[in-house]
Amino acid sequence: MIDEFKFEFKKVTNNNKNYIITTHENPDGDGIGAQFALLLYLEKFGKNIKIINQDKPLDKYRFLGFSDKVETKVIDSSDYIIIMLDFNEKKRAGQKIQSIFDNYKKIICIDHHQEEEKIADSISYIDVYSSSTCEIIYLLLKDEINNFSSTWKQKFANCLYTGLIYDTNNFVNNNVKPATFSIACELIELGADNNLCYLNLFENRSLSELRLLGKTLSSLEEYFDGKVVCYLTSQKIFNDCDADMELTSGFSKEVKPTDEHEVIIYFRELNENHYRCSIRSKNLNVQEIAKSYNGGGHKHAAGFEVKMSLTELRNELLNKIDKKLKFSDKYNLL
Ligand SMILES: [Mn+2]
Repeated sequence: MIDEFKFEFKKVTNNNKNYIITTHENPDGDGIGAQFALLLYLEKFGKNIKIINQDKPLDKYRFLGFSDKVETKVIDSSDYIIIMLDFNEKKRAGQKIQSIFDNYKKIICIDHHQEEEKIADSISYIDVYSSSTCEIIYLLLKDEINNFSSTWKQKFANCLYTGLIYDTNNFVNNNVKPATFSIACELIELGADNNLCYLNLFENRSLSELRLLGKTLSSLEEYFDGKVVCYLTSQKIFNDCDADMELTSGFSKEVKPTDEHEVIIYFRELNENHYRCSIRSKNLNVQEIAKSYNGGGHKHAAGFEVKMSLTELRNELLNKIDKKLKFSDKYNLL
């Protein structure tokens, strides 16, 4: 199936000069890595490429070398092919850059999230069994890059390896398949520096991030005898640590769902009565819950933004979870 898409992809890229590559709002290592890898590839063929994202990449992706290519302002896109990476619903690009979708020549969508509905005038490759969008990008382009220089290959491989380890949490998530390791192996052979990518993504933490994490984790609260665990970075915590939202990008992964703590909810207070919420679960489909607030994600890790009070939001979520898992039959709410 990737071969069919490869054929379509080649046909479009052989015949068009201008590309906008975009990813979802609050871009992650997979989206960013896929964007930079595709940029490197298309530039080889003299294409005119703009990377337009609603939000700038986090500092930790600077080592890949292309952060300055990311623009956050929209342009007249009527003569451009738009390539959507790591998302498949236009609205997930973020409200501030929605107008890039007002006019375009065609859309190419490459993703591993469940597809909601087919986008008009698009060719798409969506594989929900793929660990990451970077894995798909590698399969799409691997036969095309043999003759490129080793320096080029190394940069390309670092971008894709970054996406792979971001979305698999360094190969421990259950989206890892034998193919994921094979691809990782091939990326290392191309020159990817696994240690460099790992250090930048998971270890290089500033003291303010560690302080912020400490205070955030102190907020842990349990419901239904610990089956549901919630934690919060409030505006007060941000102010106390003199830190901003950006530093919390990995915090939703700090507390993991287990058999004992099946659903983990992480709240970030954006403004008064305005929250970003990430939910992770062992078994429950939390994507459905996120969708009910116009959010998205994967089955066991999803998120959304909403304007309401924390108490109201928490109660709503506990109700939604209880409706599905019937915790109140067996456990005490508080
Ligand atoms: Mn992804």
